[in-house]
Amino acid sequence: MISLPTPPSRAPRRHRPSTVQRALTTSAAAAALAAVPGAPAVAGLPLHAAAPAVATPRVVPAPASLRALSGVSFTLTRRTRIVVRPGADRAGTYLAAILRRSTGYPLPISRTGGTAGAIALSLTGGGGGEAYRLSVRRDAVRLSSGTPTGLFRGLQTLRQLLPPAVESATVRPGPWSVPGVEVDDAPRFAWRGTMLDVARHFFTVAQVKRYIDTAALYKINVLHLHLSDDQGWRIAIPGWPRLASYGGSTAVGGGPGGHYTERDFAEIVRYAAQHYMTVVPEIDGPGHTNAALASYAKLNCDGHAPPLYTGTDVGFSSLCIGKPVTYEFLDAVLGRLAKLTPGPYLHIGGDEAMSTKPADYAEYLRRVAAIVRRHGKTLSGWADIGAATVPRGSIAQYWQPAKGSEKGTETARAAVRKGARLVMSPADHAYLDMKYTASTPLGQDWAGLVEVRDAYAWDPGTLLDGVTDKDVAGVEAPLWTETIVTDRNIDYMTLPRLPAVAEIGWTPQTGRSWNDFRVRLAAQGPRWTALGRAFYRSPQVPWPAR
Ligand code: TNX
Repeated sequence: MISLPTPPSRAPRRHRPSTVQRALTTSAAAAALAAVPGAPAVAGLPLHAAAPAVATPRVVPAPASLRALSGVSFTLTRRTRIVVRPGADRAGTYLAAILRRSTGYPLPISRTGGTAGAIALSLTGGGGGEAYRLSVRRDAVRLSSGTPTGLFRGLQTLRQLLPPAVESATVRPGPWSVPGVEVDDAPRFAWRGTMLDVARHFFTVAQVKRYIDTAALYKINVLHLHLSDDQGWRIAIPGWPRLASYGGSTAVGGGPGGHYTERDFAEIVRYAAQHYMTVVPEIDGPGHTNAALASYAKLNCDGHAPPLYTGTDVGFSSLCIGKPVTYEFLDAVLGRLAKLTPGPYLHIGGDEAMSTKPADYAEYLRRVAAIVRRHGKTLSGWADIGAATVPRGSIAQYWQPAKGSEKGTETARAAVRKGARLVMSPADHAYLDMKYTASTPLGQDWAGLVEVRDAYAWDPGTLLDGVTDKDVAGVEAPLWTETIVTDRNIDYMTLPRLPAVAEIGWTPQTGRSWNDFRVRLAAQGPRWTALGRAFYRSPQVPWPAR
């Protein structure tokens, strides 16, 4: 554990009662209920059948529709094949890699042959986008989708239907049974993101990949990388070498920092794409820019470079709005990132510009929006941008606590009026760096304490007055890393809250309830252990005995 100076407090800590639980109304909820021990069996089937040899389906995020087939299961054996129809090869390879590792079975992939006894993956209809259908019967597992993305999402459901030991990196004994189900699934929101702050502390390519692995299991599809801040600049930019070599040379607490070369960054983008995740790179400005200002004296209005900064204050730095070199710098940086990033978005930050005059902030936004457009990308920024230029179709990321930040809510509404859609990251629900309880050793508490239930029990479509589902692109859980240094630190703060936010983004609101979620979440614990993930054993969750 590291010890840090107490970060500046932004708002008094509030303990809020959790949102009222919603009624279980969908087939998803009903199926999940049937999965709870002691709940009635599926209609028409005997209540006291032989003791089930397979686990009940406990999937996170809850599928839009899941029907458990009582008494039915598929068992993976040494002879099981993976049959891939045209276009499903990648999905087959991905699944085989996971299953071979822990089962030790050969699991050959074949493009021909029938589905009997097989896991069959096909790209046949099943709707567009990320929708998929999964049928587990005694004779076969059949997964289909209109897209490879949907197949990949469906494979995450299949993983969670297998015993937790399937996630083990070494061969385990089995048996490998999958409960019979009919799943018909599609996400509520298109943007289901997580942000990793690689600026306050640097995380290597291997660490980012490990984070992608965790997030992919919960159908997260956006990886937002916070690449620059006061404490560090993390990406090499041609023509501006000191940004990375000097601006990237330290971190909060004075550690060695680090940065990504273009190859490193390309490798992250490639790995994310393999997991059907879009990378959204963020270069924060005009505030949160001390690392850049320290690297180049000419970026400062007075021509003097400040020293590198390793503390945790915010709001003290600003780019020089009136200098042409500021926009040469932004053009070089955003132009490079536009080239390196296949996704449509460039995130320009824009938060907490407390050292920039409002008129200067507006001028900055106008200029930066033009640069983003010139490089063919869509602008994304923290919702503070609502006070300035927001091109139609932009993404504004709401970050302030849901309650008690009228100004933040108003700028978010202004962004919507200007034609942006919101990504919802309310700090008192979605911030993965908030402490769970007063005694959580890591994290901050300026937005309050965020237990698992607080992370789960909110609805992005009703959280802010005047903002409804159609204004919302989705949700994102940011992990700021002032106090986060190691993989274990990352695991502890993200698990179990990232799956909670992932379910908010995926599952229809009518299919969600805290009491149902906590039971399904509990079933993830042994999976995390098998995956080598440390997690917070929240007392709100009925974890199985160790
Ligand atoms: C606020 S939220 C910030 C970050 C900090 C974070 C810590 C936002 C857009 N800015 O600079 O890291 O709080 O919780």
